[in-house]
Amino acid sequence: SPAPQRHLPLRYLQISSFANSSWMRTDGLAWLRDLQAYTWRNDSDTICFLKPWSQGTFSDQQWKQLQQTFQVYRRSFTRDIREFVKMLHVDYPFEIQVSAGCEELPGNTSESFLRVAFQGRDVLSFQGTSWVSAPDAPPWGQMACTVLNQDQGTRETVQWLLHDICPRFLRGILETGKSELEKQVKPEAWLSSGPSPGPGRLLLVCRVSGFYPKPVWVTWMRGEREQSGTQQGDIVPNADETWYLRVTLDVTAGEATGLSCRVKHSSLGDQDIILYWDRSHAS
Ligand code: J76
Repeated sequence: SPAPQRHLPLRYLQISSFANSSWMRTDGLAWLRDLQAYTWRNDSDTICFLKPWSQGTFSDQQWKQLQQTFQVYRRSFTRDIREFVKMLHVDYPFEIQVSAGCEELPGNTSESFLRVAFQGRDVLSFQGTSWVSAPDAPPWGQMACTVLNQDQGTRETVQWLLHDICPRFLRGILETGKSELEKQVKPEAWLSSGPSPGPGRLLLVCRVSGFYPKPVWVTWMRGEREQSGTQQGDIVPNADETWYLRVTLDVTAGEATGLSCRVKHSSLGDQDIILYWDRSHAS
C-alpha cells in the first residue's frame, strides 16, 4: 500500500532571468508540500496569498515586517548580481534560481536549506552560518562566497529567516491549513487499450486520476498475483490540485482476460478500486 507522507516542507522558489545589462525579472513562488500558497511576480510589490491560510498564525504586523525584509532582499539581490557580473566577468544572458525552505522533523526539530543555482546548476548554498560554494561550481563560485561572507548582517538575517522564522511560520500554516493539507480526494480509474506493442500483443492501460494526497499504489493483477511486467508512469498533476497516474501492461491477446487493475489510496480506506479487463476495452 502507498507510503504515507510525513513530510510537509515549506519551499520558496525564485527564478531570476538576466537578459542583458538592462533587462531582468524575478519571480517567486512558495509551496506547502505540493500546494502552491504564494506568488510574487516581478511586477508586484507585494507577495500574493493564494490560499485563505497563507498567512498562517502570523499577525498582520508580523507579516508586514517579513514582507519588508523580502522587498529589501529582492532589490538588493538584483543590485548584487549586477555587481557580481562585472566583478566575475560572467556573460549575459543567464538565469539564477534560488530555493529555500524548511521542514519539521520528528522530535520537535526542523531542517532548513538555501541553495542558489546558476544556469540550472548548483553554485552556492548557505550552511550553518555562512555561504559555501558547491563542489562542482565554476571557479568564481568560491569568490562569490568570500564576498558574500563579508556581510555579517546578511548572514545573521539569513540564519534568522532559515532557523527561526521559517519553522515558526511553517508551524502556523500547518494549523491554519490543516483541513486542506489533510484533505482526501478519491481517484477515478478506467481502462483502455494503448497502441499495440506488436503483432498479437495488447497494451492494457489503467488510468487513475483526481486523487489527493499523492501516494498511491496501482498495479495489474491476475487474481491475487501482482503482474511483474506492470509499467508505472510518472505521477503528474491535474490542474485542480489532484494527481494523475497511468499504469500499463504489455500482454499477448490471449492473456488479457482475467487481468485486473487494482488501486489503493488513503481516501478509499480498505475499499480498493478493482477494474477487470474485458473485450469491450480493446478498441
Ligand atoms: C533568500 C533569502 C536571502 C535573504 C537575505 C536577506 C538579507 C538582505 O536582504 N541582504 C541584502 C541587504 O543587506 C544590507 O542590509 C541588511 C539589513 O536589511 C544588513 O544590514 C546587511 O548587513 C546590509 O548589507 C544584501 O545586499 C544581500 O547581499 C542581498 C542578496 C543576497 C544574495 O542572495 N546574493 C547573491 C546570490 C547569489 C549573490 C551572488 C550569487 C551568486 C551568483 C552570481 C552570478 C553572477
